[in-house]
Amino acid sequence: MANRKKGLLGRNWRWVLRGAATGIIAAGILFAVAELLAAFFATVASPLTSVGSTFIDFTPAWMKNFAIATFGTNDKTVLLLSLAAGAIILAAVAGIVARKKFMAGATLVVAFAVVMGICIITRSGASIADLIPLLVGTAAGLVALRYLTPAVKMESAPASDAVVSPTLQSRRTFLVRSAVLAGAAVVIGVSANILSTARNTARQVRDALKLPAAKKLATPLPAGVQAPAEGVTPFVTPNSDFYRIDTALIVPEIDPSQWKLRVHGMVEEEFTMTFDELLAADLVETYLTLTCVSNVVGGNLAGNAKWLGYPLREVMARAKPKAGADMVLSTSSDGFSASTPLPVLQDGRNALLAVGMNGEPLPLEHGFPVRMVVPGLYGFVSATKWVVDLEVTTFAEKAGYWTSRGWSSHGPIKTASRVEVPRALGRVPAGTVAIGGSAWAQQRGVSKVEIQLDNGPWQPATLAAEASVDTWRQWSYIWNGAPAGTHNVKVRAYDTDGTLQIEQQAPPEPDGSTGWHSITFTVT
Ligand SMILES: Nc1nc2c(c(=O)[nH]1)N[C@H]1C(S)=C(S)[C@@H](COP(=O)(O)O)O[C@H]1N2
Ligand SMILES: [Mo]
Repeated sequence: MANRKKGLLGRNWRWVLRGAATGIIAAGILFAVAELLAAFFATVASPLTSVGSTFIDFTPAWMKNFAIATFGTNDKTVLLLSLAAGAIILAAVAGIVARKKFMAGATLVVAFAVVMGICIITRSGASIADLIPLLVGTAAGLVALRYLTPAVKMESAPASDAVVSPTLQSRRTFLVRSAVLAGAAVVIGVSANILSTARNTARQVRDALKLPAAKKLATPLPAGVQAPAEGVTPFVTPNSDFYRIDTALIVPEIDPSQWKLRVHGMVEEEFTMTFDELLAADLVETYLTLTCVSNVVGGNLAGNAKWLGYPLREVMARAKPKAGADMVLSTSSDGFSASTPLPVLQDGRNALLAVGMNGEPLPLEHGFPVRMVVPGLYGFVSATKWVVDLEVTTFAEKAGYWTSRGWSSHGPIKTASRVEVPRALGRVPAGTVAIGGSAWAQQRGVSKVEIQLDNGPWQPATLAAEASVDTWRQWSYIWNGAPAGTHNVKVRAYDTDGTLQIEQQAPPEPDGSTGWHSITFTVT
């Protein structure tokens, strides 16, 4: 009796496991076939890309903040893994249901496909044809599901101790069939990957591209921009270390020969610009520190680079905005958008359509072939990567990506400063302790930095040389005879108007964090 119970339980478990395996393999076939075909369509035709991107767009701001704060630039890997886990669970459920009642399982698969289809068709630039890979993939997935699901329901088999058990025979069949299909899914999936890489020329074109020299070179960096405290961030951030923030699950791969910038809206003259036209124009070079609105006090979502590009002022002069316009909505090939005040793109500052970053074409993940960079504004309202469209409009009429998700419509950068050395909770040897860090107030410039040791009086730090009001400025303080024990250092900066950095602690949302940064370290 006990034996028999155990046998039944074992059979049930096998039944559930086979159902789950069936669903997962069928999903593998569905995605592999769809992705293979998608290589021949626009990026949005890939169900994985479009579902993931839609998921990002619907991620509430607090969750995005949490992801950036917790996983940093790995937030997308975490997202992909959670989506994969979700997909595996749903696929397993569909497979188990199909064992019980095939039509019910198949209906579930179709329902999931409909949701994915909605994700695809609602992406920017999607057309009906982009649904073809998903349709064919779903058909293949359903065939796989049918092929692995036994026609006779298992539980209707006599639960007797029959010598020739039907499960024994179907077990071999099941194993062979699932091995064949799983193998096919892997082969098709790998081919899809190879094919989509081969069909994407952006990387090769970028690596071979020689950018023209600037008509107007950047002012050379003065000596002493780097503070003498060892361990302070490099003044110019290497491209490979530059922070990356965007909503793109898959980095857009744009062939520059296909790239066009459309300038339209409330303008006298609408026009489009090609990449060659852009390169032939009078390019300028400038050092500029980009900052993300999501940066927390003391955070590292800021980077400084030498940018090469065409002044947006010239683009606006050609377009001739009409009276009443007060905003330019820049849109990326992946649908992200930013609202930048029109006057900022017309005044003397170096707001650029950038093509180069630190002497190279833009890295793909930083917006190749063309992005915007605008001094004085957080990236979410200015620094559109993979930019393809500039619409002159009004703040009353249109809103950018993050503005319609609860963030501000305007984003001037707030004065900020941070301690970089010693490291928070770090240990340093007794004697002379070098303290240092960076401060920024783009467009206004940093005029003074002060530190407070162990809640003592505020004292001036030594400022490193200033490259420009648009770049961060380093500072240092040499503490001689620091006694052993735990110490605290707090920093605050003033801009050139003499305005002190805001003391009150505020989170990034909706328009940038505030508060003075402080860290604790131990002298041994
Ligand atoms: N297309 C696109 N451009 C974008 C974003 C984005 O999500 N998509 N994020 C913006 C934000 S919030 C910031 S802070 C900067 C970051 O630029 P980086 O990744 O080159 O550092 O890009 C801006 N441009
Ligand atoms: Mo940002």
